[in-house]
Amino acid sequence: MKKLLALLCVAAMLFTGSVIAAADEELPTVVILGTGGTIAGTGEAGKTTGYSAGELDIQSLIDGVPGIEKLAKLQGEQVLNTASDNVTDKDWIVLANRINELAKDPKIAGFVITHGTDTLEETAYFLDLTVKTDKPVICVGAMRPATATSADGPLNLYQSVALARSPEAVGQGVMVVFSDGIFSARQVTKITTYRTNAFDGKDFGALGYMVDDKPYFYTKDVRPHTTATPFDVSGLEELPKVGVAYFHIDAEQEIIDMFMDRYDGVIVAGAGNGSMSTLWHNRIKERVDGGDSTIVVRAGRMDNGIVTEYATNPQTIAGNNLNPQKARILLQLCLTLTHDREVIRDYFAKY
Ligand code: DAS
Repeated sequence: MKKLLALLCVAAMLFTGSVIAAADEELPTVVILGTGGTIAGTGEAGKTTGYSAGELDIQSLIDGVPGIEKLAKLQGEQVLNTASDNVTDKDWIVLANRINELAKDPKIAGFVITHGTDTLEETAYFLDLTVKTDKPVICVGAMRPATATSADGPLNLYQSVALARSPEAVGQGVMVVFSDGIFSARQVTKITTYRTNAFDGKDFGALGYMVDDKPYFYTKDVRPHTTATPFDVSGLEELPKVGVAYFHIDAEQEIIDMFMDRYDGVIVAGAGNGSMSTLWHNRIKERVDGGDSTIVVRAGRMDNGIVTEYATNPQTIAGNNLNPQKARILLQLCLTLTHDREVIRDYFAKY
């Protein structure tokens, strides 16, 4: 009798084991690429400030999220580990090329990028224009370091993995998950220096919500992205240089001159409708009409609204509704393809 019971126990264990193995086999694979930021930051136990960003490695972040292993088979890779203010154009190219390479693997369902919040929207928009896959690519961060009381990183990371493996996220371009919201890379922007509800799509809000591990989508980003753009960074090591000149009352002519001397392209962070003083306008006109090939794009200092073309100043290009830091990225990518002002004007109307 005892022998029979023991045999039954072994059989039951083997059966359960194989069920678990089968369930595990069925889990999709999600690759998490770590770049640092507050989500990987550590400091004094409980405190939300005075910490160092980019301290924990990607495996420690994964290990700190209860239940994440039930969502997907996770493959962590450390691309860099720094505060996101230190991320460079070169890092973007490495990241985009790595995603493009991994995306060819049919076993991989999606990607999560852990990143500092300061420049998260820039990396997300760059990837939105340069990754060549329909697989979900989700950027995520945290406002509180991992050592803070009520750190927000673990839930943000959990929900990012849940979205990255989700069939509803396929073909939606690069997205940001933050504080239960899903945002499009093109529209999302950081809206607070401190609080955890740190991102918003401004005029266009969120694409949807994450409720635990389930996405609820309500809207879509209709601009071409990922596989539908002409931007290819596979053979590049760096991007053309584009600077952002912040216009303000009484800004001297030397400022715009310095930017036009130094960069291939200049984004004017203008007031109102990408506006600037007559002094700056006339100086740009004079230089462009005199043969200066620098491309000047007018963007708005505020996050809402659209910047429209100025019939009286075709020497500049309207930045549409991109904020200056995103207009900079689009112009850098345009300049990898062409220096033709009219072609670039069309790209700004389209992407
Ligand atoms: N240190 C900042 C960064 O890495 C802040 C953050 O992640 O929230 O962007």
